[in-house]
Amino acid sequence: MSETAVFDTRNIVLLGHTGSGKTTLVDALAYKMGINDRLGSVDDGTSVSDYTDEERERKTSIYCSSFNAEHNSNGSVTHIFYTDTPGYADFYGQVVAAASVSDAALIVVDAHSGIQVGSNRGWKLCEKEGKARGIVITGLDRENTDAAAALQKIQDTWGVRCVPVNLPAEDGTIIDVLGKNVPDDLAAQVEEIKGSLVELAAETDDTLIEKFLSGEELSAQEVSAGLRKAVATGGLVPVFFCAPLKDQGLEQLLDGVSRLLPSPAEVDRKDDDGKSIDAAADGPLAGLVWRSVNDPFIGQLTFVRIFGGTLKGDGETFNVTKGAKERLGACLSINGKNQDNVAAATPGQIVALAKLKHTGVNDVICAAGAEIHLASIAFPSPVTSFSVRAKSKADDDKIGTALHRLTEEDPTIRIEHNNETREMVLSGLGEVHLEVAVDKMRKRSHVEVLLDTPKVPYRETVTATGEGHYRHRKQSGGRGQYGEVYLRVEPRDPSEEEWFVNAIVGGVIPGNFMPAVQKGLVEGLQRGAVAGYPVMNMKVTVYDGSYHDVDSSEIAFKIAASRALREGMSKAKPVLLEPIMKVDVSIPDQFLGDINGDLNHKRGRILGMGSDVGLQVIQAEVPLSELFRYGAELRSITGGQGSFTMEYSRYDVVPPNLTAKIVAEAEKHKED
Ligand SMILES: Nc1nc2c(ncn2[C@@H]2O[C@H](COP(=O)(O)OP(=O)(O)OP(=O)(O)O)[C@@H](O)[C@H]2O)c(=O)[nH]1
Ligand SMILES: [Mg+2]
Repeated sequence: MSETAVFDTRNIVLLGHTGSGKTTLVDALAYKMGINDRLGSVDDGTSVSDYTDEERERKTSIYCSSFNAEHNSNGSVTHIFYTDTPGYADFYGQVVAAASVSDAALIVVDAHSGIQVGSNRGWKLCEKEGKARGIVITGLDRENTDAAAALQKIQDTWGVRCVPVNLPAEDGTIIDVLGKNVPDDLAAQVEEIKGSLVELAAETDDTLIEKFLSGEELSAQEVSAGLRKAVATGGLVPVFFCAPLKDQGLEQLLDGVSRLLPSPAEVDRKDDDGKSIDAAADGPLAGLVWRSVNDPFIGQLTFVRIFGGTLKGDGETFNVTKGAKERLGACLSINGKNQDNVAAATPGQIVALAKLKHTGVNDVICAAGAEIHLASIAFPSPVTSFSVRAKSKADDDKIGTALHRLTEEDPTIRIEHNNETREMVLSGLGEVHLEVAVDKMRKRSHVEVLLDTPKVPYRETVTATGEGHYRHRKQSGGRGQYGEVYLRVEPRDPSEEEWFVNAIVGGVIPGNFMPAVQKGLVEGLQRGAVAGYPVMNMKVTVYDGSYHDVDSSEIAFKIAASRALREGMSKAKPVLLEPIMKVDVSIPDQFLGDINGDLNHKRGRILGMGSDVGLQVIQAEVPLSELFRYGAELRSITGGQGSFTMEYSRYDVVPPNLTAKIVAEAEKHKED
């Protein structure tokens, strides 16, 4: 990897639906650019990008793979970095990370299938981040493809700013719209497209538009500079056609990336204080860690994108997020699974650092004393959870470490010990995501686990006022025990902070026993009166009681308070509460009826509907207990075209018929 000027560097992410042909395109590019000496293939397991066992087994991308090589376009050399991402929804966390650290995107659309959920997701991500992008219509060699129809659909959905910069000719070759040698049958279409491109180029600059409107011809340099600007500002989305397996359109695509997509210096990246980062090799160092993997041979590999300054491979750097110095072992240029030592990395580049001790995903590296803070990558929150336990007792000790390693590498995996349900809960973006993770853990850490539906963390509360009383008295020789508590429980609004009211007057319970009373209540609140779940949103007022000069003790008052609480609760119409999630379900029109029906069946409440880049979005509130398998269910109803996000909203009352079942279940476990 030689040193390239920042202006001649490109950093591109490939986005698209699963199976749209991203990896096939990457294999063809890697071959064309001399990264691989033969054409790799996903289908026969030789892809340079899908090289892990998990990917080769499933013939689909699971992890990001980054590549870089130089491209020579008519004597001008561009160093292109590109990252292949998985299209399958369960691995979307990887996509978000790779997109965050890229300067532009190529959205890959298969000519036969057209725009699919995954491609639309990629488009929306670019819209959200204001990222410059191009579209690659690939797979032109597949049977029954209609390139013109695919383009039309793209323009209908994503707008007329999607303009082709090359076109497929009758003979299977791809011709450059702005180039020479246009075949006669395409001449009229090319003239029209050229006209739109020149107009878009002119619109980026006041002088150019004046020139254009007065009928003067723009020079080739003016058009080219205008087009670059139009792409950078989102006014133009260039569309490239290609047939990677036939080596058609690849050269034009690489030329297009070099000529049209922005360099790191043309993307205004801000730090956390809103200050623009100086994307110069001699500026202050700023790098963001976006990926961390445990390589079987090298050990920890930390992927960094450099935004400003130069990272020297042999020195020391500063992790500003952790406030720790890091000694650098090696700075590696990455091409799929291959790594090469490099002396330094400059803005726009992606490199991997070996054996870092303190640095993980979303950490920022810079020079000590010249601290820069960058916005973290906003990884999607988990939507699927399983309870997890070691298959054999012998692995009980190892499971914690093994799971922790998974979360270090994948920020969309969470592991949580739920004290309420006494379960370890593994959460991720879908069942396949977690299956792959668990499989990896089995192979790497030799820990086998069992996954199960997690228990729901129910809660309890009261819906009325209830009085409770208990006198704890024991006289069995020696010193006795005595404490008496009267209390009242009532519903408490969550906004009201204080749950405990001491209304004792005249010292009927001496002040020194009140902490014990409160302790008894806190313990009592852990196990409610309905099914033994923790109690929330309840106020307890202790208003009377009695004591004995000799026999009263802390333990006696603790017991009295806890028993009085139980009585008070059972008289205050207690109910069971369940977690309710706010869910956004995105689906194509035709599934609206089915999905609404299914949400109703799941006791969901529809809050509203909207549309978002050609998809319907249903907002609903649904009980968590109904959602553990929703990812798979939604996929099966919509043939993979639906997706959803969920977040905790609130607790709400469980309907009586279900309460009876949950109580019976809790009773059964008590007997166990
Ligand atoms: N004939 C033909 N087949 C293609 C082309 N591109 C991809 N395919 C086939 O389509 C299937 C999926 O291609 P991939 O390149 O793995 O698709 P992807 O976008 O990387 O999919 P994910 O990794 O799941 O996101 C494979 O069987 C490829 O051989 C193409 O241009 N022509
Ligand atoms: Mg792939």
